[in-house]
Amino acid sequence: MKVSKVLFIVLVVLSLVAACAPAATPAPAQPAATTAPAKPAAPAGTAACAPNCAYKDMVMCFPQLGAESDWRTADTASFKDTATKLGFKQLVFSDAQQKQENQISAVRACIQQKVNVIALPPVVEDGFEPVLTEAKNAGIPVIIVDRSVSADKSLYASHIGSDMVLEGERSAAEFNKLLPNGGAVLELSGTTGSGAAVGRAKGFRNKLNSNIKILDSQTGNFTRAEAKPVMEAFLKKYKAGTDFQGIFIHNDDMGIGAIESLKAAGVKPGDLKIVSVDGTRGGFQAMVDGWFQADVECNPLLGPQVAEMALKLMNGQTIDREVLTNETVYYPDKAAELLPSRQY
Ligand code: GYE
Repeated sequence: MKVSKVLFIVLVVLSLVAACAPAATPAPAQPAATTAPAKPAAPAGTAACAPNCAYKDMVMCFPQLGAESDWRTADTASFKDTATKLGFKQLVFSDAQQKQENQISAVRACIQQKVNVIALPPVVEDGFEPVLTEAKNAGIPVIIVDRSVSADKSLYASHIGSDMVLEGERSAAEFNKLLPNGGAVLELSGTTGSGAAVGRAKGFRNKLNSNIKILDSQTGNFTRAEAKPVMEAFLKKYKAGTDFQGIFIHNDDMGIGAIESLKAAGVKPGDLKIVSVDGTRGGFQAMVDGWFQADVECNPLLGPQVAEMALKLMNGQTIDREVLTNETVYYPDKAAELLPSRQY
């Protein structure tokens, strides 16, 4: 056989073998074992300084909803003190004066400023979707603080605050003890549509004994000034002690306003059963004076916890989606003793 013929046969055999072999996959550029594992994309909101961001790098936006109550004043102070103590680069603070449109504009300004994180205490539950979407699209994480929002959970990183429904349930449990034979109560509720008022009203109805009737319910917008005329109107319409035996009041400031109206109408401490929410110094004083029979705690000192969560977000760490504050109920028997040490 000629050399050229042998070569021809070898080539034919080789090409047949190649044709029958499974399609060859291109060899990896490097052996698999030495390939660096793909880095997972950093969570939205991770700052450039991650994973070593410190408080001195933090620009936090805190568009406070207002200054309507002692609770709110303490909450604002908690954020401002935290920012100073921990040495934030900046706390962008604003006061929306209980107006949602002001709060939305403040959030938009913070998005423009490219803050690291927005801690938003929403004045009402509904209507924040558009601005939360804007923040999300800008890659700025939002921590919902204090009251809740109805927006989809995918639009914010976490919610930290009180369990408002539980506060309402605790208030109802107090009336069940105070009015064991039943009766009628009035309700002075908080800002209409706010997570605090909605939750407290719901919890109250969940647990109130069926022999206790809610005679009437009106909002006092969480302020002393607005609670006074509401209480006056109640007292013109219903006779204290006869038509109603108790009042459930959604916060201490409204409770203090209501007491002024009750005093002016000649109602005395102890004539009625009053349960309020917050546990401010004013509420404790009202227990010492004999007006409140119980004060359901709502803790406003959220600054340190929110700061910690914000830093984690900047560093690309995950945080809990829902953080509820641990709270209790206070009674007149300890009020005088505890009053001097109350922080708000
Ligand atoms: O109870 C009230 C304030 O949202 C929990 O708002 C807060 C409430 C608080 O005005 O005093």
